[in-house]
Parts: sequence; C-alpha cells; structure tokens
Amino acid sequence: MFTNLLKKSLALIVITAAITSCKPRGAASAISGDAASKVYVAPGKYDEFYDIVSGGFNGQIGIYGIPSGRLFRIVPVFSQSPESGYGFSEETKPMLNTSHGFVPWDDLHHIALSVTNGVHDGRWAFANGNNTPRLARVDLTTFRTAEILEIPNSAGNHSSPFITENSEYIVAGTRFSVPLDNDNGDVAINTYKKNFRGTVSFISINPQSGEMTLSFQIKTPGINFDLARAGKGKSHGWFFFSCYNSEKANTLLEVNASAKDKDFIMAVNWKKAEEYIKAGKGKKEAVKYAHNQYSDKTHSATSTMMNEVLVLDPKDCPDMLYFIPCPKSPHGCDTDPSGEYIVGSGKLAAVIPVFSFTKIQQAIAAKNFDGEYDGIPVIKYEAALHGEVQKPGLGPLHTEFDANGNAYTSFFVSSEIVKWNVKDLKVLDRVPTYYSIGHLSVPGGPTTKPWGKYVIAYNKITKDRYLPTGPELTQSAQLYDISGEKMKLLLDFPTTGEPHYGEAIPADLLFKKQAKIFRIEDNMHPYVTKGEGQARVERNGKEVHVYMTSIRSHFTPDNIEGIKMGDVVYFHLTNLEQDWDVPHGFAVKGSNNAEILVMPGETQTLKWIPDRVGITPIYCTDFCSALHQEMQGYVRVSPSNSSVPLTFSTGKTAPADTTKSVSYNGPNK
Ligand code: K7E
Ligand code: CUA
Repeated sequence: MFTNLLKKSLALIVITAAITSCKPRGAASAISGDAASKVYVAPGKYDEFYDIVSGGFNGQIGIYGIPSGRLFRIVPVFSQSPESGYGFSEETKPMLNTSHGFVPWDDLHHIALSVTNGVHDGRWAFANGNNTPRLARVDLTTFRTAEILEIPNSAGNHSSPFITENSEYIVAGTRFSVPLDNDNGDVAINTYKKNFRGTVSFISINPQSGEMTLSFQIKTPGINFDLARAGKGKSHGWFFFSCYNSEKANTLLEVNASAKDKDFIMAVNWKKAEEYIKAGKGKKEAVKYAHNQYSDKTHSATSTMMNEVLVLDPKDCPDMLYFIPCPKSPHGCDTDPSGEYIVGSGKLAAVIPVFSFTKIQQAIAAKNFDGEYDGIPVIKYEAALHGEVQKPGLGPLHTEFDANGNAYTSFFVSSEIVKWNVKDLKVLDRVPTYYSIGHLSVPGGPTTKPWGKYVIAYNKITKDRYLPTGPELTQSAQLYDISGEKMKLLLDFPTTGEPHYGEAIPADLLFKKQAKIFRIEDNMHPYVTKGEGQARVERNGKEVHVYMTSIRSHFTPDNIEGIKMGDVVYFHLTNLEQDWDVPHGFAVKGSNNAEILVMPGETQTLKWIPDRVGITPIYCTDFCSALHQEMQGYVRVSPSNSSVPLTFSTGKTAPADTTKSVSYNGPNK
C-alpha cells in the first residue's frame, strides 16, 4: 500500500520533471560492457571521424575526434582568438569587419560541410553568425577561416548555412523580421504587422575557390525563420525553411507566437528563383555589407564594403514560394537522404509530421490550397503529409538519418533520442540523453549518403555529469552506437562553448590534404622578410616597421633602439621555419594587441604603441625548442624628443656601434 503510494508519487515527480525539462528516468546511465573498447583510441592511433562542431556563443568551431571525443583544435571564426592571434594581428583584423565596424564576437550555431553529388567532399565547412548576420567559410586544408560575408536585410542569421546538393548555394534566413535596411526603421514596434519583413538569402559558392557571393534575396512575410534544409535527389532545386511566429507577435513571443495551432514550412523553388533572376525580375537595392577574404599567399585579409543586392519580391514571382502548415512552432526542418521526405519538428507538437515531396508537387499541380498567407499559397496540410509519427516524445527539435531508412529525432523536453522508420513512421527505439539534447548528428546524416555508425547528442545541460566548476558547467556531447537495432550509449565528452550542431566526416577525406607549412617562396606578404639578411627596421614618420624573422631559437633583430614615445610600431614577423608543427609566438610587454602566433613560412604583424620610456622585452610564446626560453630580445623606448638613432642588431655584444647599423635614411616611400 505504502509502496504503491510512493511509486505513484515518484511517477508524478518524474512526469513533472520531464515536463519542466530534463532529467530522464534512470539517469545513472548504464553503459554496456564493450562501450569502453569502442571509444578507446590507443596512443598513436587515429580517430575514425573528424567532428566539426559549432561553439555556439563563443563564435568558434571545435574539432573533435570520433569515437574518442578528444578535442584537437579550436578554429576561431567570428571571435578573436587568444590562441592563434586571429582578430588580434593586423592581417586578420579585417576578417571581423562588418557594416557596423569591428565586431569580434558572434554566436555560431550551424555547420554545413561542402558536398559533391550530395556526398561530403572535404573541401570547406560553412558556419553562420547568428548575432551580426554573417556567414563564414573555413578551409579544411588549413582549418582556418578563409572568408566571412555579412548578410544585409537580415537581423539574426539563424536559418543558415544549409547547403544544396552540389554546394551551389548556402542559405541565410533571418531569425528576426525587422523593417528592411532601406525602409524607414524608425517606427513603433507595435506596427510590426505593417512594417516588419523577412528575407531569405541565397549565397552561391564558387566551385573552384569556394568564394561566396550573395546571389539574391527573397522578400518574405514578417515571420521568424528558424532552420532549413535543401532538397536533394528528386527534390533538388527546392529549399525548405521552418518558420515560427506566423502570428506576427512583437512581444512575449513565448505566449503570443504559440497562439496558432500551426506555423509553416516555407518551400522555395530556387531553380525557379534563378529563372526569375535571369529574366531580370530581381530589383537592385542599395545596401551595405562587408565581404572579407583571407589569402594564404599574402597571409592577409581584405575587407570590401559591398553596396548592392538583388531582391526578388514573391508578388512578381509566382510559383516560387509555398507555405506548408506545420504544427506548433517548428524548429528543425530536415530532409531525408532520398529527398522525398521533409520532417518538421514542432517544439510544442504532440506528433512529428513528415511531408512528402511527391505529394507537395501533386498538391501544387492540383492547386490543393488552403488559401494564402500574405499572398503566398498555403498547401493543404493533409495534401502535403506523408504521415505523422505518433507519441514520439516531448519537444522534438532536430532529425538526422542513417543509410537504412531510419530517422533519429532529438527531444529537448523529454531529453531523449528517438529512432523511427521514415517510411512506416513506427518508433523503433529510444534512449535518454544527459540532459536536454538540442541538435544531434549522424556522420553524413544530412547528405544523400550517411556514413552512419554513430549518433552524437549535443546537450544543453550537464548538471551532475562532470566535476563541477563553479556556477558555469561544461557543455557536453554524447556518443551512441547506432550500428545495431538498439542505440547504445558509449561516451560522454565535454565540449567548448555551446555546441549546437556538428557534422562528422571520415578522417580519410581530410587527413591527407592537410597543409603542413606555407612555402616561404610563395609568401607575398608586403612586409615579408625572406631571410635574416633582409631583417631591418624602417621609420616612416611616426610609423616604425620592424621586418623581423624567427627561427629556432632567435629573432632577427633581437635588439632595437631608437623607438620614441608617440611612435606606432609594427612588428612584421616572418617565421622562416619550413618544418611541420614549428610555429613561433611573439609577445611584447604591455602591447594592447596581445600576442601573435606565426606558422612556418607565414608573416603576421603585431601593432604596438609604446606607452612608457624604458626597456621592453619581447619573446617567443610557443615552446619551440630546448632553447625556447632563450628566444627573447629588447626594445629601447626613448622620449619623443630623443636623438637616439634607430638601430637594430642580433648577436652584437659589444657596445652598440650605432653608425653601422642605422638603416633609417629618411621616410620610407
Ligand atoms: Cu536547435 Cu540554433 Cu540549431 Cu541550437 S538551434 S539546438
Ligand atoms: Cu620560438 Cu619558442
């Protein structure tokens, strides 16, 4: 009797806990006996996959090994990096330029790996900046950010950067609708319905260089775009965006944007949009957005301010956009490997609707519509629907696929992964996550050829899973084996930032193409120093340029005199090493630009404005050799009216013979 009561109240507690999010039953996870051997990568052995994972609010990307979960590298993208000097060195600062000026931090949610014929080709990783709308391309031979493109007419680039089957386009759908850049934005917020608009942007990818170009934008009703996926196979040529706030609420969205029973998935026929652009239907709009590119030849970035975009208005472009009703604030919108099925995940919905591309086409042909939304046809829900997954779980967010016709959906509220069959919509298995999973990822899951084998959960809350570290706890991923019928938990591993999404790619596809050094012969940096004989210091008015080299274990020059208060000093350090894994660092005491790290064959610049008279030490920050600690030097700073001549030297121990080493012969033009 008593135990029954206890059981009941316990059950109630469990249910309450599940609804208020998270702790699943049996939280003390049982992992099967062979789990350890499945994730153990012995010393000297390599992981099977690279996992390229967004860092969320840190604006960076983490590179992990799967199945070990080991973190190899953090790639700075939208944020300055105190590890590599990205965003601190003069060469990389332009990468973080925007129409708002220098914005050195962003919020990076999603990764899209380049594909050829729908399959990973290992060339580039794209990522979105959610805050100040941006897109980035990371070169997977250097694991460096090669390009950043700002998106105009956008306010929060969340629905991005999903990619088409042959990397023709990545997209950018605005999270917030706002008055567009050229509309009068000085309006009352409660005029939302009248004045606020959305856009989705199509950014083309140059198939050789990967360069991004903002091809065109489509104006949309003032709703919020959340996520998207490209069609593939039979649905290639279409794009699907989930949207919420079809209520067009401007306050207390948690209530007001959940009023309606259904929001939408917006289907975009982008091949049709291309035709309209060709036919001259695009209107040129004057806008401002930055396009930043990094060159591995000049080892420098340039930032170009662009001033025009082509915009399509659906009013002039019939048959380009359709809305499909989707229950209750859809988040994820995922297409299966065949391209036939489109899965909408309504965060507050009790079912998972699965739409059929074939049926959508039939409904469009038969004009099987349920009226219009802002002039755009709304396809009848039942007409587009393949079926619903019944009782899947609470709070579905995202779905990925394996190669065997199965889908894996993450459930935030009930904190679990649910496996189901895409065709018959039957639930096959469920496993708890620890805790409150956001995205999940199957290697190759969004492609036409999933590699399968694992599903990785990216969790929002870790609570009791790791040693606590004050109020802020680590974020976490979990690795599950999906090679059998039942999913099996193998590993927890902590992550940096807040991983939203990640894509894992077989190690073979990246391993052999890694850049080891930059060839010094190819260095076209305007301030390169190609040998110690060319090292020098030049004055140009108040500017002093130090052409400096590093090689184990000294700088040339390592003694500099004749710097004066009021000078701006640029240390252009060329690392002469041509061996893999021999960077040198460079630090100047009191420099507000921190430090730089210079790869073999590369030139990077640290800008320093001396703030006091005296001797300032400089040194290498990367333990490069047994005599790394000896890799140091001095700069003498004199008063602004001083007559100490500008001199430099290396290896001179006698009192400075200033007349011989003076290189300054007037302003350097
Ligand atoms: Cu679900 Cu920004 Cu992709 Cu995170 S979003 S979870
Ligand atoms: Cu160079 Cu330490």
